[in-house]
Amino acid sequence: MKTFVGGSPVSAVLLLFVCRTASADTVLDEPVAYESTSEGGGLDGTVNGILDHMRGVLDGTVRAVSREVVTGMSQRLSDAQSQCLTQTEQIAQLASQLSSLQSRLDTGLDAQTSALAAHNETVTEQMVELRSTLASQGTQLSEQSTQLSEQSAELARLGSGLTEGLADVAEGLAAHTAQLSALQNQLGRVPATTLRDCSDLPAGASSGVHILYPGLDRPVAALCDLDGDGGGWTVIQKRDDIQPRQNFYLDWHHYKWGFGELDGEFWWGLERLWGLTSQLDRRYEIRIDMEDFDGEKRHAIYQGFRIAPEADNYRLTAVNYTGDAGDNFTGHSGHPFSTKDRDNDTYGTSCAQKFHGAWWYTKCHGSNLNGKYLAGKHTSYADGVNWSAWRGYHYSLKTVTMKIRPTKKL
Ligand SMILES: [Ca+2]
Repeated sequence: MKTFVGGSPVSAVLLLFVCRTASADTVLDEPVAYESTSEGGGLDGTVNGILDHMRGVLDGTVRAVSREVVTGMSQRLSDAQSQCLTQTEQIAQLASQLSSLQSRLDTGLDAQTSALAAHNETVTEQMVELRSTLASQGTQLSEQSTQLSEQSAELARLGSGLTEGLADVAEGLAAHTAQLSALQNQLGRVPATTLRDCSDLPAGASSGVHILYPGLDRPVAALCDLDGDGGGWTVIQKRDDIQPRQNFYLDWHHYKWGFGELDGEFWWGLERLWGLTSQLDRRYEIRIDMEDFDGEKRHAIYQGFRIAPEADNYRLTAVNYTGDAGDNFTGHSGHPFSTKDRDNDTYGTSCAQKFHGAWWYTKCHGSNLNGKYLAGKHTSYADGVNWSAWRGYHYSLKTVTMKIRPTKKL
């Protein structure tokens, strides 16, 4: 780090040596010898004497002048030497000062360099730490942002679900209120727990919609026929030539719980049929009333009617036929129910799909009262509202009513 080479003490010593050498070379104190060039006397001798004298004078003069010159030059040399020494000493002092300064500077620089290096190191560490912290915080922020986004979506979903749920609850409450209201009307006449089917309604009750408890948890609205054939009928299915036309080509879920309008076309529901007909203290009959487009009416009655639970696919029991329509139901007895999405029949493919209905199909049917409403004669085979024993497989009936009633109350 010491870069002041030109100002080193060595340079000052060299300069002093040069000064001394120069002064030694210029000292002239050796005497000069002059020789006489002639001998004799007379004029010549006088002349010679004069010449000698003059030489002597000249020599003396020369010597004196020489001494003065030499003395002067020596003095000047001495002065120069003195100056040179003085300057040399000054230079040496300056060099020394420079060296000292250099040393202090170096020390200072070293200290500052060390301090800077230490500072740099600290700053670098802090920077690294800061970067790490920033990166960590960035990650945390990103995660929190994601969580917030997810929570926001979840909240929105919950809010939406809550709104829908509240709407459902409100709807359910309204339905329950209506049912309770209807029930209250009946309470004065009959205890609710005994009102299992329409036959439990008191004498004087009107045909129409009533609230029943068909062996299920929930009350159910039902269409009661209290006039025809002795009354007490609970209607479980109805087809009619009315608009808008009810679609009967529906799935298992719909046939399980029922569909349609009680004052129009409807299917009451297999679960309810099972609920009623599985009661240990009651036996049921079923009556099927039919009418064609010529106004002709026929009926079929089965004095033993029962439906198995869903675990047994609502298997049918229908026995003891009487009537004038012909028996197209006993053949289905002992068979499970099939819909377009539940093939429980004994046919290779789906009878429900092939004949566009839902029934206790075998392989496939003698009756198809949930078939397509084809309104009279049709060219297609057996896919209408058919009762084959009466109008065959190419005639779709105008009206059908299926209704049940207890034959025994134990
Ligand atoms: Ca099948």
